[in-house]
Amino acid sequence: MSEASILFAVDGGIARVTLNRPERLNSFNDAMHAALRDVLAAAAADAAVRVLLLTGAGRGFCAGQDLSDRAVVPGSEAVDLGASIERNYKPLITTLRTLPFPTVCAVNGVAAGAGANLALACDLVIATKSASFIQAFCKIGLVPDSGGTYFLPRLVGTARALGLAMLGDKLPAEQAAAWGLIWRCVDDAEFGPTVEVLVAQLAIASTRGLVAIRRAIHESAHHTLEEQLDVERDLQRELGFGDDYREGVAAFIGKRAPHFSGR
Ligand code: T3D
Repeated sequence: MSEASILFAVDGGIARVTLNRPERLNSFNDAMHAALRDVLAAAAADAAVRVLLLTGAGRGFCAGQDLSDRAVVPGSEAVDLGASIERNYKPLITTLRTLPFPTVCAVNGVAAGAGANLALACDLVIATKSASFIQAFCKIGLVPDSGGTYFLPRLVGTARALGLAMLGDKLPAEQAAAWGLIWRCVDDAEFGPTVEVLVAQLAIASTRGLVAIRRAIHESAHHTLEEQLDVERDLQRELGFGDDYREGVAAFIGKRAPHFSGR
């Protein structure tokens, strides 16, 4: 039996998901998409999960769509890529943006095509110094998908978004961090321990509070200030009635660490 294309384990509130087709730089085929869908659904349904950690096996993070599955040559019958997006990539990105806990992408190597944008769909992206981001789509006559045309201009501005998307050059992780495309870039030797500290911190934080922060930040993209002030009011009201707020304030007053109750 071939090895699972997605590895999944839950420990200490952390759901660990590893893309596991290292011989193809963890590029996606239909089976891997289905396996990833299953583990994300399992994590969402598991009340013990407080944070998702997504990474890749081997030297790469993810090289996007497995192009050997496409096997298109000039003159051959066309593949309906829209159907592929509708079936696989669109639900994947939507799911990641709406999971009931924070998401961390640990980019362990090259992230290309849909692999780059899969990473950008996560709440916090931390990359090892030897990693890179490549909007490879233009090299095969396509447009950035999996949210690329949405994330890029918002994160790095129109000029850099167009440069990245139209040239398809390799953006080293350090520059990606300097441009604000990702949260952090760390030296390869410190990568594993730094990722563990990060997910451990999120696993004991106020999960509901963090999910509300994600929602507010994302909604701000299409709101006026007035509308956004209303969003903040409504979320603050909801959170203020919750246990985590009472526990957070009690812990502050009592000069102790808070014990948030979970999801
Ligand atoms: O089709 C649809 O459903 C629509 C959706 C599309 C979404 C997309 O993601 S389209 C974009 C697809 N991805 C790419 O175009 C990236 C292709 N890969 C590369 O450009 C390079 O591999 C990298 C720049 C990512 C890394 O280069 P390098 O030199 O470090 O590694 P490599 O030697 O090119 O790759 C290592 C192996 O992985 C190699 O196999 P081999 O020769 O050792 O047997 C290579 O063929 C394989 N590999 C890498 N990427 C893919 C792949 N095999 C299939 N599909 C890939 N995307």
